[in-house]
Amino acid sequence: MSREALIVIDMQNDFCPGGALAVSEGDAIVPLVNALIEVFPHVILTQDWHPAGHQSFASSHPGKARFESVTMAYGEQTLWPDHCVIGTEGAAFHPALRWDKAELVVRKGFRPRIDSYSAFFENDRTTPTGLGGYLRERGLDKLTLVGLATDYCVAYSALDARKLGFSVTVKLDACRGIDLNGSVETMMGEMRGAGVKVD
Ligand code: VGL
Ligand code: ZN
Repeated sequence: MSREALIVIDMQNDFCPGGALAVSEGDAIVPLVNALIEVFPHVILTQDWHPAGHQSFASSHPGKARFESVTMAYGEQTLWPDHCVIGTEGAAFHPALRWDKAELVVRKGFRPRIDSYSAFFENDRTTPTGLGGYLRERGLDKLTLVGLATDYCVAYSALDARKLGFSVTVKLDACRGIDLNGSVETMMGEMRGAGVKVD
């Protein structure tokens, strides 16, 4: 039985050009992601999924601008434009994404007061999404991560996956980054240091 799974992170309209938190060239990776979906034996998708008024939105903090940060109960949190609001077109997968092959869709960030970059733990670093247990129970322990954004949801997911003992590869040509204050460079270093294969 194959132990390999492809985890496609947040391939949603709001992270693509024209979306609320557009990642430069975010849509350019769709053909490559689809080609990987085609060949991997198991495919899991994540979906950023925030209620309106989520505390990670700058609009929920009067006087604060997007990309500034605030201190939340769990520590520092960057503030984002309203994005991936539950049920909206922005939260939907990119229309060309071959999502039909996914065996599981993990939604994250639905608790109003906690953001969740990682597919495994929310930003308090302790609330699990359940993905770790799911993969363990199914014997899937060789993970390949692709999607958006390299320096946030992909990187945090890769780091948590290593912490949980999974073997992790990030395929960079099938990722794109937000790059706030050199965050792509920083997170690439963190991933390599944690034993993530950055390919
Ligand atoms: C993401 C910021 C806020 C991501 C999600 O998918 O990388 N970044 N929400
Ligand atoms: Zn988000």
